[in-house]
Amino acid sequence: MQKQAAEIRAAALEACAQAASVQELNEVRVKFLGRKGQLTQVLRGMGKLDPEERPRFGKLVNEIRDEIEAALTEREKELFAQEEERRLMAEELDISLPGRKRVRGTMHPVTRIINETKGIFLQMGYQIVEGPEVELDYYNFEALNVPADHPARDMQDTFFFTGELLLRSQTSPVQIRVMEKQDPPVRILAPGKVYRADYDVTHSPMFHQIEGLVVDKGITFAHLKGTLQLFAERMFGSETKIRLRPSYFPFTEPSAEVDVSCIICGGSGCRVCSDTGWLEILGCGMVDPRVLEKVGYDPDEVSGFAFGVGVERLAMLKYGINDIRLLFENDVRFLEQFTG
Ligand code: 2NL
Repeated sequence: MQKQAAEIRAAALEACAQAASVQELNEVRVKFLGRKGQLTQVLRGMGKLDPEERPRFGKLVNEIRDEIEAALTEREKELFAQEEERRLMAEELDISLPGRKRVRGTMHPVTRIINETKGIFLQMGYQIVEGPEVELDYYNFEALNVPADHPARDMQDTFFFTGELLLRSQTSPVQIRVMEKQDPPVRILAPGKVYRADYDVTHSPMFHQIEGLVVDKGITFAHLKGTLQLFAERMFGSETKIRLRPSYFPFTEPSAEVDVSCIICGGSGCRVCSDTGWLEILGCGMVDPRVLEKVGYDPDEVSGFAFGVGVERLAMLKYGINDIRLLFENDVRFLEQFTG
């Protein structure tokens, strides 16, 4: 039986050395040391020995078991290392291959103008406010002193859902809502999408507008003019001049259209400004006392100014874009020109 044990030992150690994978090694473990393994069988047959021989034989088998166990562990380490090595070789990186270039997005010109404008007015202490795009006729027209028979209220100009509900045609309703909730002083900027039934190279049915409103004691036309001068300089450069022409809006009195000195020729006259030297950029005025009354303010106590800018128009002027549709098609060849 001792000879048999010695043979099993030799066979096990040989099989261990020959095992070419962790799996094969496990099979070796089962074959020799498993519950029905060869060494276990030998141990079971110990009953046939003389009682005095049994302890010695038991000790021998245990030593063999320990030896095989150690050999298995050792071989397992080797195989793991080999397998790891093989895996790493297969994964080897070819660092001479040029990297794949990431395509970077750019800020949409409309978003850029909005962000720039927000920045300019935030510096002046304005709060940015937003509100619903689906509005009540009251907030879009009635509260702004737009009469029932005004052409803007025509179905041809404004998108109505019902007689009461419409897509806002300007962001002024947001400002009316703020004034209803809050006492003066008010100093707010309302950017957002607005809708008008209009479509050609300079008009889109959805476009972006930014309105500003200041109401406080003692606000004058001079405050309005100074504010717009600062805005024009920050938006178009420190050399920019502004010019105000009398105009009319139902919600302001007096009202004005504002021009900036042409950002292409500086005022000497060119194709962009149709040789006038000026570009129209926004409408403005002193808030009509009737608008102040409607939100519960006392026009004898406070006064205010307001202005409204079309964002797409600003973008077209600032970046020399001649068709408004380019701003909505999102053609990457157009958009990728607006970097930095
Ligand atoms: C334009 C220019 C303008 C306003 C918007 C306004 C808002 C309130 C009260 C009074 Cl809450 N006015 N906004 C004022 C003047 C011009 O937008 O061309 N609009 C048709």
